[in-house]
Amino acid sequence: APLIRLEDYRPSDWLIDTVDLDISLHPHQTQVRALLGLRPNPAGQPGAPLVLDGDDLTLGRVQLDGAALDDAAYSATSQALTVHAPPQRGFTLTIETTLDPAVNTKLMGLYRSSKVYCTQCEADGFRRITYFLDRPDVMSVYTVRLEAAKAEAPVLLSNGNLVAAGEVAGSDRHFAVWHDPHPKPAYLFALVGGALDKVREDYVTADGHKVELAVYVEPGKAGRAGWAMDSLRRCMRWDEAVFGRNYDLDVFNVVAVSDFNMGAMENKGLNIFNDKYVLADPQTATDGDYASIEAIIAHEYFHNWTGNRITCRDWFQLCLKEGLTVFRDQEFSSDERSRSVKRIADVRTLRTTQFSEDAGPLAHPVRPRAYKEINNFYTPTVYEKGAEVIRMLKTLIGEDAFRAGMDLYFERCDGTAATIEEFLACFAESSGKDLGHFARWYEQAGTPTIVATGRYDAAARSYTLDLAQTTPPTPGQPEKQPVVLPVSLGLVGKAGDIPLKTGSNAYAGDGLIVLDQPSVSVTFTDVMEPPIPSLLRGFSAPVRLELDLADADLLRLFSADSDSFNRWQALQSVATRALVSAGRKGADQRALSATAGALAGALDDFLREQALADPAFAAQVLRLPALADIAREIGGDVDPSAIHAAHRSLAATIGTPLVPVLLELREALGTGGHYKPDATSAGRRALRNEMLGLIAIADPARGTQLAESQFAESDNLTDRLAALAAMTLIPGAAREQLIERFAKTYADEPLVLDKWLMAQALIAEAGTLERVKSLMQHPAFSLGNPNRVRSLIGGFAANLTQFNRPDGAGYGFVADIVIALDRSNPQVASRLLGSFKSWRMLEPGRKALAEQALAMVARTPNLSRDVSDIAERALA
Ligand code: B3K
Ligand code: ZN
Repeated sequence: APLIRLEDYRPSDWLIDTVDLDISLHPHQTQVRALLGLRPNPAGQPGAPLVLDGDDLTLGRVQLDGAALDDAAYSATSQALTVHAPPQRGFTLTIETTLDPAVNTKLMGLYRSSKVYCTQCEADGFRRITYFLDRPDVMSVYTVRLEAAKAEAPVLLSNGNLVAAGEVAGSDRHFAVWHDPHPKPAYLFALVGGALDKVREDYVTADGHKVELAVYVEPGKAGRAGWAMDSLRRCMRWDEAVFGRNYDLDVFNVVAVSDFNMGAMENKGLNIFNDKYVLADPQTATDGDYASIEAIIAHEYFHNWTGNRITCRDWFQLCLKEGLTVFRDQEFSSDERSRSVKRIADVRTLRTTQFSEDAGPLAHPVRPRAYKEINNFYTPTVYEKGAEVIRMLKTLIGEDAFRAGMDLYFERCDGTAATIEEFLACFAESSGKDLGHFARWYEQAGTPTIVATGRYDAAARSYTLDLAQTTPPTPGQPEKQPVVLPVSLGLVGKAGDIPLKTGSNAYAGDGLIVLDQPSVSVTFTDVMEPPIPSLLRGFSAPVRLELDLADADLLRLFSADSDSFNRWQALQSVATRALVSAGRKGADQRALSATAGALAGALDDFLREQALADPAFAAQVLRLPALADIAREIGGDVDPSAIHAAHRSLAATIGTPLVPVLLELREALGTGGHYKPDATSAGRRALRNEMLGLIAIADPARGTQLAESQFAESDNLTDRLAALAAMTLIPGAAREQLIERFAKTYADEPLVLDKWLMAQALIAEAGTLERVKSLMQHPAFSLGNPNRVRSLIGGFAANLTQFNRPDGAGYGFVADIVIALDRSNPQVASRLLGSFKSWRMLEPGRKALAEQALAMVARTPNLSRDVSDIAERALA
C-alpha cells in the first residue's frame, strides 16, 4: 500500500457543492443514485481529470448533465471512476451503484446490523456507497431521499431536517426526504432504516431555536434510553454555557445499533452509536457504563462544532477534532462529577494506553506525518494525548485567553476544513504569545521524562529546584528536541503550602514553571523549613516524572498535599517504586514487605478518617497501579509473571492488616438502598467494591462469602459484576458456580454477557486460554460481532500474564484470530493486533515468541491494509 504523506497535500481539483442521493433500501440489492453538482476548484489544477474514489462498488449508469456519458469518456473500476476530460465549468454527474448491505461484514459504508440498515463512513466508507471525492476538504450540501419497505424499515433517517415523507403509491414501500443545509464532508453522511423504538424530548437552545431530540433503540429497549437522553440534554446546556455553542438543526437524532466497529460516530444531526454506549438501566449497566454513556453522548454531540461545523482539511489533522473534543468531553464530565476523580481516572487511562503506545513500535506524533491506513490512527495518541496538548495550552495561556481563542476559532474557521496551524493561530492571537515552540507537541512522538532534584539551603533559607527534560527516541525520530512543559507545583511544609517567592526568577510565582529548555533551575526564597516538592500538580503535562523522594516524604504528601491529584499520585509513586523493584525478573519479593507495611499504615488512617468524606477518591487511592504501567516502568527484559506476582503479593500484604477496617467501612457505607446512577452514589459503590477486591486477595474465605452474598442480595449490575470480578481472583468451585449463576441470570442480555466474557478472559491463571477457547463455543459469543470479540478476545489480549504466557500459546491464539477476522472485518482485526504493541520490552524468551506470531501474521497472503500496516510497523 502507498504511503500517504502530509507534505504531499494538494487541494482537490474539483469541488462538489451539492449531493442529491436517492437510495432505495433492500437487503441485497440497494439502489443508489447520486446526483453530484461539480465545479472546478479555483485552487486546483485547471484541466485535471475527475477521479472519484470507490471501494468495492458495482456501477450502473453514468450521466453528465443528464445525458448518458459515452463509454470512451470515462473508465471505472471497483476502486475509481475517472471522467477523462470533464467540462471546465460547473456540471452534474449522475452515478448509479448497487450495493449488498447484508454481506457487508466490514461494517464500513452501508450495512445491516440486526435487521437495521445503517452506515459508517469515517474515515473513508462513503466511497463504498457511491463514487465520490471522499476527502474531508470537499464539503457539500446533501439532500437524501430514502425509500424502503414499510414493514422492514418504518423509520428512515438521514442528516439534517426532514422535509418530506409519504407512501410510494401502489407498493408496500414508503419514503422520507432529508435535507442538511450545512455543507459537510462525505465522512459525516449517515442513514438509518429499520424498526426502532424511540424516546423523544423537546429542547430550546439558548439562542431560542426549538429542537426535537430523539434516541432510537431496538424495539422493546426504550426503557433503557432515558440516561442517554438525559446526558444529551445536559451536555447541550453545558456547551451553551461553557463554550457559547448552540445546536443548529431542527432535530438531533441518536441511534443505537448492536454491530459497530467503535464507540460512536458524530454524523451531522444523526449520531450512530454502539448500543453499549446508549442502553442503560440499573440491572444491565454498571456505574462505569453510565459514566461512559454520558461522556460519549457528550463527545459526539460536541463534535457538532469541533469536527462538523469546523472539520479537518485532511486526515493528518485528525487531532484537530478528536483531541479537542476529548478535552471538551473530559471537562463536561469534570463539571458534572468530581473534577479530581475524573482527572485521576483520565490519567490512569492515558498511562496504560497512550504511554504504552508511545513507548513501543507503534509510537507516532499527535499529528502523524504519514500513513498507509488512516483507520489505524484513531489512537490514544491522537485522542488522549491530543486532549492533553489542549489542556497544556489552556494552562499556559490561562483560562481567559483560552476561551477567547476558542471563540475566535469558531468565528474564523466555521464552515471550513481547517488545520492545526489555523487552530493555534487563534490562540497565539488571543494570548499574544508565540506558540511556535509549543507546536512541537504535534510533531514529536514519545513521552518526555522530567528529572527533578531539589536542594534546601538552610543558611540562605532558599530552595532550588532543578528540572531537566528528555524524550526517548521513537520510530523515525531518533533525535528529540525539548518541548514546552507546564509544571504546576507547590512546596509543602509542616503547615501546608509554602508561599512561592522566586526572587529574580520570573517563573513560578503563580505555581507554574514553564520548562521549555533542556533544563531550568529555579530558586525559591524565604523558605523557612526544608519543603517537600509537589510537582506536576493536576498532572499538568503528559510526562514521566523522576523525583527521588523518600517513601516518608511521599506519604507526607499523601496526607498533606493541597492538590488531590498529587495526594493520589504520591501513594501510587510509593507502590510503583516497590513494584518496579520487586517485579523485575528474578527479583527478591521480600523487599516488598517494608513498603507494604508503610502503605497499609497510611491507608488505615486514611480509611478511618477520610474515606467516607469522598468515597470516589478513596476508591482511586485503594487501587494499585496497573500491571502494564509497572511493565513499562521496568522498560526492558520484562517478565509479566514476576510483575503479577509482585502485584498480588503487595495487595495481599497491604490488605491483610486492613481487613478489619475494610469490613467496618463496607458496613458504614451500606448498600445505598435504591440504585441511583449519580456520581456520589457511584462513588460509594466504587469504594465498597474496591475494598471487596482487596479483601478477596487478602482473605479469600471472607471474600468469597462477601461476594456471594453481594451477588445474591443486590439487583444492580454494578455490585453484581463487582462480586463476579472479586470471585475471579479466587480459584475454586465457588467461583465456577458464580460464573454459572451469572450466565443464567443474564442469558438474554448480550451486553451483560460481554462483561461476563471479559471477566473470565482476564483471570490471571494458566487455565484461562483453554477457558477462552471454550467460551468461543458459547452461544453468547460470536466472531461476527465486534463487542463480543473485544470482550472475550480483546480481554484476553489485555491479560498481561496469560496473553504473555511463557510458551507463546497466547500470542499464537490471538494471531490466529486476527488472521481469521481479517477476512470479514479488518478494522476489528487490526485493533486486536495492536495488543502486541509492547512486545519489544519483553524478556528474550517471550519476545522471540511474540515476534514469531507477528511474523506469521505479516506473511499471511491477502492481508488487509489495516492488518498488514500494524504488523509491518510492529515488526519494523
Ligand atoms: N469520529 C469517530 C471515530 C471514527 C473512527 C473511524 N475508524 C468517533 C469519535 O471519535 O467521536
Ligand atoms: Zn471523536
